Amino acid sequence: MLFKRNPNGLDLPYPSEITPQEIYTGRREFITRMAATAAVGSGVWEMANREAFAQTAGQKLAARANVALSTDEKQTPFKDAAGYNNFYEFGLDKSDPAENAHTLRTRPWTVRIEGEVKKPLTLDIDSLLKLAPLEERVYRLRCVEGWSMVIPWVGYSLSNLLKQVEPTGNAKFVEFTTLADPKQMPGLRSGVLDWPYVEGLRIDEAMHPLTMLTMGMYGQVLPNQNGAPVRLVVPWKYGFKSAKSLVRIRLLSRQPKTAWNDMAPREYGFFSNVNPNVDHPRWSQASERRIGESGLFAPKRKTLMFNGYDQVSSLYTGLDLKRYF
Ligand SMILES: Nc1nc2c(c(=O)[nH]1)N[C@H]1C(S)=C(S)[C@@H](COP(=O)(O)O)O[C@H]1N2
Ligand SMILES: [Mo]
Repeated sequence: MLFKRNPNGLDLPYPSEITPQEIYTGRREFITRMAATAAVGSGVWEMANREAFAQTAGQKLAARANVALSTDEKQTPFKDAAGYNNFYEFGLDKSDPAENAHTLRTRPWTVRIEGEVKKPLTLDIDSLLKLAPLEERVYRLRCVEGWSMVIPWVGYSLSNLLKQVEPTGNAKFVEFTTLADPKQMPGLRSGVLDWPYVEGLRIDEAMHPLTMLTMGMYGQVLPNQNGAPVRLVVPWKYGFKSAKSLVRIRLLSRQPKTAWNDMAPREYGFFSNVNPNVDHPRWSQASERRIGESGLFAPKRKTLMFNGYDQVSSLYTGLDLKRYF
């Protein structure tokens, strides 16, 4: 069982402003929500898992719902979102991160923000949690492999952080570097990627309100396998742009080298916008399987341009998205 095997975070401190009373009431709310979800037919297993999850009271991350930026589609069960992962630093199989990521030490943790900025900053995770009001946003996540999930993330727009460091006029791109510590990450022994895992965005993409700096999901601190203690979530791009366990954010005048693009440039472009009209060289991107709805007869869904986030289309006016995939 996920929770017994993966005690990550149970020993973590949590934001000191959360009082025992809030924890108690928060937990009550959570259990109510959990019971409602379970009632929709997820069965006993999920119920048991969510019960264990709800009891990790210190892990609660209170956030106000940002309904305007959220999809109302059915949320992926927590056990799938936290049990079916890509986090190659902890292994290549979908179940590897949940099994192995307990070795990740998420505190103390700092993120350095530097480069083309007037005020470089090093922030610890508690400062990041307090930098802006935490919001819950339910986003679709579409992996380039052809599956998707619907996940309630907790965090805020990355723009809150970028504004604080005051980008210079030369800042045109943002590079995101994630932890690469062989002592904590057994997957680094594999040569699939050139570690550390690095991703990048154009500055206007990074400043877009949908782009999220994320510390939690499902009302709780992120499980290690989902990129604790802080990750990026960019919902209109393939999942690999949403880099996990960030340690450095660097503003640059030039486009950064990124891990997947570097490994296979013909397969993974810098932009990586979800686009049903541009196939991966080895498979179609026209449709997707929603994780948690598996079963033999669950129909595939049509993949939507920009993963359905049409509000970003103006960022790409005049850009040939077949060429700049
Ligand atoms: N550091 C790091 N970040 C990563 C990855 C990774 O292997 N390492 N995988 C990416 C891929 S391919 C996807 S689909 C998403 C998956 O996020 P999730 O497991 O929280 O659903 O994380 C992305 N971020
Ligand atoms: Mo992915």
